[in-house]
Amino acid sequence: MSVQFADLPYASDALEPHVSEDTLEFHHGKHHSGYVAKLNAAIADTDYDQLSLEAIVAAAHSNGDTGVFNNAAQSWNHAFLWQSMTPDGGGEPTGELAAAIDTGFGDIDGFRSAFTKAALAQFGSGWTWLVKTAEGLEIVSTGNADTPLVGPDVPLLTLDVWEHAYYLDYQNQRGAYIDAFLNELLNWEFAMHNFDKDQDS
Ligand code: MN3
Repeated sequence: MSVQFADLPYASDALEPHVSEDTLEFHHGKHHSGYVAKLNAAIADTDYDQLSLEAIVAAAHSNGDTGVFNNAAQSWNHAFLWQSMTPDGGGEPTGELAAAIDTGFGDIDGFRSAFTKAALAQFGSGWTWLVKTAEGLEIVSTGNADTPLVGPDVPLLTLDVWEHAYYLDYQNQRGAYIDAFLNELLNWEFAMHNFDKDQDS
């Protein structure tokens, strides 16, 4: 068994003009596929080989197996990123997640400001996440391959803030890329699904 490299959940030009086909073809077709290929090479004929991707991330983390962890977490984080975006996204959540956003950040604009601040502040390669904690919602950033998947919090959505995610489209203007994500691409249906799934468990 090996970890599957999944297709994007939309066409590679579907997020234009906010994220270009060139960016997605490099980011998904080269970077993400490279992590999956390296992971599969590393886990061949090991105990990891029988596990789901989520279980490989957790096991490699607890074993301190850095090489496997980095490629597994990057494989999982990127698949989660593709689902965090959708053509004609943006807008606002509804239902219980909307209420939790108001409680945590005042309102949707408070959320957008806090997310933007965190995503701008992440130095170098990494990710900014909206997570559900035992106390409510939080925005957290992680460096390199690190992922809230291995902690107690439930990831609801993420943005990759490494330059390869936006440089072709925005050069060094990370703020413009964050704005496009929040206002045009963010898949609130996916975040609500993750929020509700955790409520039910
Ligand atoms: Mn990336």
